Amino acid sequence: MTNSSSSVLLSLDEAYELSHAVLLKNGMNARHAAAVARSVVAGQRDECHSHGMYRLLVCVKGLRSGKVDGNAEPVVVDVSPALTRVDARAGFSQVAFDVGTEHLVRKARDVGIAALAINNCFHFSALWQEVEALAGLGVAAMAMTPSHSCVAPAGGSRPLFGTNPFAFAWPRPGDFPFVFDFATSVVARGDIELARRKDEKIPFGWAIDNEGLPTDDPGRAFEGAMLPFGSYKGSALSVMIELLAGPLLGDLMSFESVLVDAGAAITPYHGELLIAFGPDRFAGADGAKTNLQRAEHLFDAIVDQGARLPSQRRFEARAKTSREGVRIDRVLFDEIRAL
Ligand code: NDP
Ligand code: PYC
Repeated sequence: MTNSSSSVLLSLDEAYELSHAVLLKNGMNARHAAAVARSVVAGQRDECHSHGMYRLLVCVKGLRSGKVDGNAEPVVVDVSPALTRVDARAGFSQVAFDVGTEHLVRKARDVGIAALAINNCFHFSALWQEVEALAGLGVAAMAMTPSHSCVAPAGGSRPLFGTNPFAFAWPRPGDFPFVFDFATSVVARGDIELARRKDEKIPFGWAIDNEGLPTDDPGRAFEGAMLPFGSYKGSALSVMIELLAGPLLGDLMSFESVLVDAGAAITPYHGELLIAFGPDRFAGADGAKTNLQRAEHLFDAIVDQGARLPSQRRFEARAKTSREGVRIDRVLFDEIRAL
């Protein structure tokens, strides 16, 4: 650990040990603490600060509220040859995902396309973590989840949708799959929370105040509403996610998650949908190999014209922090230690 007045430098092991200890201390069992600590440290490691160790503050708030069950034992239901359901039983989503992964991948390989429905989970993680892991197991995958209402539909002015992320990964030869992962709002809510913590302005275009006027004040943005990305296009994608990861799964939409929260201001509570595709089943083992190779031409053609692939920044950050460690804002570090 190396300190300065404004930040603290931790090795990845130190970051994990601190996160793990905080979660154990606040009543989580070892399995959940390990999965959640891995998740927040991965966010910090890849410099996705809105879903890094800062999330420990909200995790602990959820545990202390008594609403999140840090000892929940997820229940797996083998619904059909292509569908697995995992009931997270009011625990965080990470363990439920871990438990469901093996089923999802096996079924995608067997059937060609398979889904994993996670129900009744508290969900805060960045979805790239999940789809990247799935692509590492040789399947293409997508993931989506609602959150708490804080985004107005395009043309509206009141919070209705969550920031509803959507992620996709495609397996590639080499170390890194193709991965993108974005909120369907202009930015993740976590970025506005981080700006508010630092007393910084946000760019106009991210949110409106409670009179429907553009604002650069994070506090006013939370009194008003965030905006969807790409106007009516992002708005429509957000509706799709509310429906597929909500009523389709028999779980809550973002406006219902807020009602369950009832002012506690903890992690959203709802479901998540993951879909995986087994390339071998679509094209046969040899065909899949050729087809995945053909896909490389697309990636080459993107980077050949100077554009970058999504996740490239993240993978570069990962290489850097794996060598040098992660830097954490001193105020945040002290808050985490205090927990
Ligand atoms: P960003 O807008 O930061 O990034 C979205 C994607 O676009 C990333 O894959 C990013 O790759 C890529 N990208 C960014 N710039 C470029 C570029 N110039 N060229 C090509 N690709 C680019 O993400 P968001 O703020 O929308 O979301 C942040 C995170 O918040 C996500 O991981 C999401 O899962 C999470 N989230 C989770 C929620 C939950 O309920 N669990 C709710 C909402 C968000 P790179 O990372 O390499 O920059
Ligand atoms: O940053 O928008 C967000 C978010 C919501 C739930 C988890 N992250």
